[in-house]
Amino acid sequence: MKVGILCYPSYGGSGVIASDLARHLARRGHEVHVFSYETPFRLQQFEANLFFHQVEVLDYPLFRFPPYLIALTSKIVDVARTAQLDLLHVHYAIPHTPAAYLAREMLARERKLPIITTTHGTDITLVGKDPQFFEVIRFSLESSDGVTAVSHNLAIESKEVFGLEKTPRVIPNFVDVEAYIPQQNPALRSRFALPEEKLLLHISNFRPIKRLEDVVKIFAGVNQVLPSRLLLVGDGPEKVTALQMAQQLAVEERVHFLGRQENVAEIFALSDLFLLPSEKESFGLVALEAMACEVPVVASKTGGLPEVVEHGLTGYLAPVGHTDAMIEGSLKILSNPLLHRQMAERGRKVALSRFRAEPIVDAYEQYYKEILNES
Ligand code: GMT
Repeated sequence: MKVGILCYPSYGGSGVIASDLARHLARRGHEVHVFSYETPFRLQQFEANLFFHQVEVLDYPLFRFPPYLIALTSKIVDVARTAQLDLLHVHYAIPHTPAAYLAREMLARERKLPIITTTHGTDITLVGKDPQFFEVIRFSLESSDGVTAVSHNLAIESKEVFGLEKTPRVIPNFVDVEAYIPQQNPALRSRFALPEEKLLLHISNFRPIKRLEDVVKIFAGVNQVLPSRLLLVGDGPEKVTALQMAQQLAVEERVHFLGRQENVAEIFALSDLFLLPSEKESFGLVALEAMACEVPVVASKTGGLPEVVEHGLTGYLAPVGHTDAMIEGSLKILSNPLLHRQMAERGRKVALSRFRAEPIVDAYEQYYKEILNES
């Protein structure tokens, strides 16, 4: 098949999944064309059958807001013609699904170009709901030839929010279980924590939805009982809030801001516990990556997280904002080496049995075939 993939290039999970899927499909012999405004960070290395098309927007003084949608649509139309694309797979609906829709309609007299949209979360639950976007996203989702969601929770919410006729097909996210592995690196670990200290980790884009203040509160509560350190990986608008909360709780010297990091697998493997107390997560790819590295997770019971983290088995879940329960869960895990080991091993087992790339790439391939046959 000749597949066009539209995605964001940045560090978010939707870009990671789109890039990893592109690589897997290319290795299976499909010709894959990726469209984005920058090379996705997971696609920096050469891969036969994989082509990247950079969408550049003309810089003209009249444009206060560069018309990315038009530039993206033009690029799709151009590549679809020259490469004879069979279908478009859109990751994150805004603005990719409307661009794919426009391209499909523009090419309608020449060729069929079915669209599959994969909803990832905030494109539905946060941004997509906004009146600025709602009607256009609803229309273009309904006009997609197929829609998938990364969790059951998001599939239901996508259907409800947009009143979709059909419930999206659930195809969960996956993790590279060969890159995300448990590993010992005492030399690196000793740069952050003494042997008797616990190392807690949080990775995100530091947006309000991630509740960075809760991350710091949970950490401070744990640190009162068990001397610990907190690694914060990522960057974003809530960095200052996190720092202020750390100062308020007098733990700032124990909190390490590592900024954006590319090789997070190594950092997961150093850590004793991963914290994800988000307001909402459609899936929580970082929680799955932690589990693959044998790191138990304490997270919010929200969105698709209960489909990834098994409460009491691979970590603990508590209602959003219940930091006391999250501290209690963290302390249970960190103060009981046997429980910690059991949860760590079970996490890896779940990653291997339910979220390995191969069967999930199979599911996408199968869905592509169904949609191509129907259209
Ligand atoms: O978490 C974010 O804000 C980034 C966003 C993205 O587009 O990458 O993440 C969403 O998609 C990920 C991949 O499917 C999911 O693992 C995240 O749970 C989801 N984030 C939210 O729902 C908040």
